[in-house]
Amino acid sequence: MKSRGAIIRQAPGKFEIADLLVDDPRQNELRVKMVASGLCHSDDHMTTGDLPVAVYPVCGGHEGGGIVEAVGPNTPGYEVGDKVIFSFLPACGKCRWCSTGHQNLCDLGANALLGARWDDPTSFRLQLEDGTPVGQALGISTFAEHTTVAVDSAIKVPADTPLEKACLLGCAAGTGWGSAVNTGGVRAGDTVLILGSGGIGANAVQGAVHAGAARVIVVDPVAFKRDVALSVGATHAVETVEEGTALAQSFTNGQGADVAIVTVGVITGDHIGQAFAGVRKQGTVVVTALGNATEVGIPVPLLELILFEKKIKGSLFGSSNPRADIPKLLDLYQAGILKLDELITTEYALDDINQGYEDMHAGRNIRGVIRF
Ligand code: CXF
Ligand code: ZN
Repeated sequence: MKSRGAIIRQAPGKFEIADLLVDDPRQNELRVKMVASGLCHSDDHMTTGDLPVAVYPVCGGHEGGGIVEAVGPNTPGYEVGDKVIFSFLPACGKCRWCSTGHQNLCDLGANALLGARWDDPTSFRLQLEDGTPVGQALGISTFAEHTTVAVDSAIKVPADTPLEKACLLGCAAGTGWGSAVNTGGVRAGDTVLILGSGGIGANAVQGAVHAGAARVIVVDPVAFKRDVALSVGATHAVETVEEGTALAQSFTNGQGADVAIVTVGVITGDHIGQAFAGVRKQGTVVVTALGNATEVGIPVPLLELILFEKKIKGSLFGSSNPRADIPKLLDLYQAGILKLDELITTEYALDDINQGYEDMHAGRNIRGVIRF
């Protein structure tokens, strides 16, 4: 069918709204009419080239939800009219990782930046009108009015789910909340230091609070973002990492935070070094943010790593299991425990996507959301 979506023709570049042809679903696929999609910084990393993909043009977007409008042949479990939230990481349910409770590391994820169908790598679910293949970001491309996806990427949710808010569960909420609860293993009474209070950081705050942290210290240079962090449970919000570290030390007899979570917009090794300096002996640094894919090296004093047994852990989708954790977080949202409405600063039309990213860069948004 004919549709429209935000594509990147080359990196560095900008989003451009293009007419698209969207494939009918094959077996184990769904075609979905999109309702809403969050503007995650990772899509911006695709436009800058920090996060290269295998095929350009690529249609962006990896955080969204919509309504099933066509189900592939012999594809049980889904019906036209079902609401789904996408998981930007497919979960096959069968590989070593899926079967041991690490769906975020499903082996299918290796194909997530390839753009083509992973079971038929020369075939693309999206095309330009002249037949040029269009890669799908993370196999889903939520910046399109309609998209066809593998069922492995779609989590069915109840009919009363407000997708215009719950779309955040596809990335920001699971990534941030899970960075604190799962990857960081925050425990009751902990002091947690969070660098960056965008869509991920504000959810990391909530995860830390839900896990029982006594102090949740957020560092962000933007006053508005600090205020939002405080409104969703941060106990302290400061402008600089030096202030944040000093506060963490003041609460811990000089030792430092139990867990530090790095969710800044564009990460460098230096951010990890700063977080590393902010945690106590055996403390954990959770690295969630993305930066340039070619960046290597983390400046940490080796002796401190070894003698203090500090830990640095990468975190992908907050070490969450999409099939279990998206419904769980939806339940917390519906119960009023997880705040999402408060994190959605502005809604945009698809055609205004570049304005949305401008607002993100200017610090005007926690999360911008496209409403289709
Ligand atoms: C990212 C992880 C790397 C691929 C794009 C999505 N996660 C969250 O935004
Ligand atoms: Zn994301």
